[in-house]
Amino acid sequence: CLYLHFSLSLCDSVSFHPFLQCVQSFISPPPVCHRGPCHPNPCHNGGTCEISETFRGDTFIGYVCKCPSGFNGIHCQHNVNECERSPCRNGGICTDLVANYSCECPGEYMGRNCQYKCSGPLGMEGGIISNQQITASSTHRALFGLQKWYPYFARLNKKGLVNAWTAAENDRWPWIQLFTVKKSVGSWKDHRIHIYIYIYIYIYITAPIEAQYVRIYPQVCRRHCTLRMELLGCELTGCSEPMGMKSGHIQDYQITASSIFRTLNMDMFTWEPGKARLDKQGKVNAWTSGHSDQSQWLQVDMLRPTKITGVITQGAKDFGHVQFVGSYKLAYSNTGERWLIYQDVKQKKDKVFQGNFDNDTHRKNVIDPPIYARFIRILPWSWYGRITLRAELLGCTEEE
Ligand SMILES: [Ca+2]
Repeated sequence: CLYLHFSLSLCDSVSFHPFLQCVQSFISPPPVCHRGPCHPNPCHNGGTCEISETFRGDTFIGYVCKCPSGFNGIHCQHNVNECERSPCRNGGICTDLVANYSCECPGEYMGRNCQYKCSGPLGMEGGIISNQQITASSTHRALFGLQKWYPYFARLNKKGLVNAWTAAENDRWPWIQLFTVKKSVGSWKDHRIHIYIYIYIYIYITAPIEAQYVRIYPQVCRRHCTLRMELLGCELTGCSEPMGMKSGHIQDYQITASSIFRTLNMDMFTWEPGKARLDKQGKVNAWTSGHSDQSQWLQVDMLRPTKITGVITQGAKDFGHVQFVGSYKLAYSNTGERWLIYQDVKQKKDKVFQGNFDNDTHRKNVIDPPIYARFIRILPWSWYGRITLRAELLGCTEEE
């Protein structure tokens, strides 16, 4: 009886009648060798069994199951519900996974926990999307060709006599196209953008688009196909929300500066730092430094360490005089005392960011790698007229 020898060598601590065992093996399943409580493994879902003096109630069971993450229970039989602590924010729908969860985010939210709002203007109105990034199938020419309704006029709220894009009359299949990120910014994959389109006629797209190019085909037009529009969205990395210079979420007391200019030395024309807010309107609508040299700074206190991923700057006009910052450096600090200047990693020196070229167009710089700090300073490096700034910081307050 071959089976007998095999059984005996494996189960030498178990005593049984050799002959009976051999006979049984032909009529019923092979006998089970008793080699402690961990054989066979009583733990489910990949748990490892360890010999231990363990009681379950009054019963000695002699082992414990070490469960892999995502499972618990005496035999790791229970799949932990990671959705129980409601990790998805802003109305996201949670799906429980093995040692994980996923959130399906509604409309304008994104990120692992739907924590990022993704509905900021991408820059048709403000000018971050430059003229070269806007193309179209054709351009309408009026007044014997003198008046041209170029694609780059398709900016929300554009003013003037010619204030929109219009397709040519004989254009059977008109379209307008936007390229959302300039090639020089980096690989396009990192800078794909999550987009909502908010056209002047208020079409709202509920399912977001992830793309670098967006093309709009007008379907029904009256007289001419004419458009002004804005794109709403964010970069796919999330964390590019306006931090509140424009909205006022960052309050005046959080914004300070090295010096302040007063036009004609009059208090009513004080260009104080609290006015350095993107798109601020009025006669006195920006920060202007009292001195014009490279030791000036505009400081924002975020009140706690914050991830900053971008800066938008804008100039202003002082009674008709165009003023702006043409380039700047960035400094950051957690104490407000010791400052570090943001470095160009490749060149190993202070990074100089391109600033504005006029008094009104937004200029956005991506800060990559981002800054984590409580205090941010913009250090004007070159300027036109006086050092004058309106600004917005982009980033997010929440980290994974
Ligand atoms: Ca689970």
